[in-house]
Amino acid sequence: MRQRTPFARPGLLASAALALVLGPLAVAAQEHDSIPELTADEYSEANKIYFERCAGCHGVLRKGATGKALTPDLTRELGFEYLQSFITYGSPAGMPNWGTSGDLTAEQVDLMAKYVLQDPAAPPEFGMKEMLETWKVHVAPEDRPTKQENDWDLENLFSVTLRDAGQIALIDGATYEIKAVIDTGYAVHISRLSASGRNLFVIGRDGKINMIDLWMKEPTTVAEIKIGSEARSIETSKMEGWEDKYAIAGAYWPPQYVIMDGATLEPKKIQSTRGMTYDEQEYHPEPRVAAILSSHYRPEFIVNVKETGKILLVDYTDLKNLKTTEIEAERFLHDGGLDSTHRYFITAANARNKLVVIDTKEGKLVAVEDTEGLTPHPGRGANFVHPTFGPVWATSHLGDESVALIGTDPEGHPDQAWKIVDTFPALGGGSLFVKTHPKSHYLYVDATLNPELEISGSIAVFDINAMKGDGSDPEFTTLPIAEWAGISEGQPRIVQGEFNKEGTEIWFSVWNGKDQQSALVIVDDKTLELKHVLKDERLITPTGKFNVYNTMADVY
Ligand code: DHE
Repeated sequence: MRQRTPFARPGLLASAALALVLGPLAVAAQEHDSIPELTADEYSEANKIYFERCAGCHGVLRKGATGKALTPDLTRELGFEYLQSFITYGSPAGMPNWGTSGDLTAEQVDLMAKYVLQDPAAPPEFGMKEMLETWKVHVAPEDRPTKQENDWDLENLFSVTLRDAGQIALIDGATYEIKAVIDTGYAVHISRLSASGRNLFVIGRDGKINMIDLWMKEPTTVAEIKIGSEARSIETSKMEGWEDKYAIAGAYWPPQYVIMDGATLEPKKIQSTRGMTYDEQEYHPEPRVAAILSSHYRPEFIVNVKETGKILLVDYTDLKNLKTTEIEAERFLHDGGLDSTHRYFITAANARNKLVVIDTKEGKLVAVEDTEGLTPHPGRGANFVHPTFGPVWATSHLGDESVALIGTDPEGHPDQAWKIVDTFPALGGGSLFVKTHPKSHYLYVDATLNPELEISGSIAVFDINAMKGDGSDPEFTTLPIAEWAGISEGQPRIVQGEFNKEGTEIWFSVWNGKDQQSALVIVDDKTLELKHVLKDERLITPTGKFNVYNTMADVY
């Protein structure tokens, strides 16, 4: 087995660019005799910092997931000074060095050390009443176009997250022209397309969804809703006969998912994910909804429930008599994608270093495999045909430099199916996403959160044809994307490659601080040479990019 070599990630989630603002959540300060007191103002400031910086990893109720549990029984045991030092210097296991990085002042570090000694604050629930209060249909379905009214090449359009601007940019895949910039929720997370490719759904970390009709002369938001106070995932029904019928969104807080009408976003059914963990069978009050995918084999949504380690297959054919298959998977489920046949769903249980495989046709667990790396983080992963192992799916890791390949061909390569067939090093730890395309013979791996400027600013490219599978590490070419972008200020981090529709070019985000210059860099997949640098004052903190065709058809 490969030796795990965690890398120190002092910069992890520490830059201003990574700050997460969820908006003020109404919570009250607690009173205790034995712990340092906080004034109402201090508590409110600490609360805001916690939700901006800490909740994503430690959970709103501080029960831990990617980060450690911070419940008062544990923090009071550790004591103020230990916590203060930990927050200041971070740890090699991934805790950012909030103090020495300058992201928090010494006073703020003290405040946070005191804050985590208090009882966790539980923000309010968000049910049907609250959702309906935020639901708006700006253009009714009957008033929308009956055919495409613009001359855009919609299938080669990219929806680009402008994270800290709370916007997305719609960019033409051939001319690189920014066709529109549209206001969305706060710290936008992902975009997904309806099965027809007509409707674009964008979700913000604040739980706000924008539905954008790409057929309009000037595509704009036709419906919106807020589904909670913290969210990450959105998807639409893709099963034949159910295209564009429903949308589903998952919330981190409250822990729940909601199925909505696919044309208006009217909330139809809210389901809480609170319940027992799959293994210890203990109650968990905050099982957050991570990735959601749509099955191509059954009219079902595949819902990852992070803290209970359960994957739910939610049948959307009869919402009144809702049928859900609950699969025991592994804990701290995060992101994942489909194999090239779209039958199998492969997802990371990141804090347990595992990949879980589900057969979406049979509705069953197929395998749980150790990736031999630390904290797998695949995005939707990358499918390609390995010269030795046949069809495989790849993930990189947040916690070390390794890339792991899992065999995905139970018919043609039964010996390799659902086993980790190879692992090899890429540029360094802190990787978030891998990417290839059916027409490409390259595998691209980023190292976005690596503390080294040179590493986080580059991409590793492996020639798939040259992969031997004999235990030797494949060589890779390093593309100096940040250097190509010509950006010298800040620490521009390269994140998430995304192909154009034809699979001839791959786009990378050069993600810098909010007040610094960012860019998109487009690379020619044939020559691995720079094709274009897109800089524009509207491109504020670009991160995720979603090509309409590839996202709609699940090509990755
Ligand atoms: Fe993401 C996908 C959660 C931080 C960019 N991110 C996802 C998904 C989840 C998730 C659950 C899968 C959605 C799906 O498929 O339905 N992300 C989280 C977090 O909890 C985390 C770690 C911390 C947080 O507080 O949010 C986090 N993510 C980030 C970032 O800091 C990134 C790099 C920049 C940003 O824009 O915020 C980021 N996440 C992305 C992107 C995807 C994503 C680009 C979609 C990848 C894809 O190809 O589908």
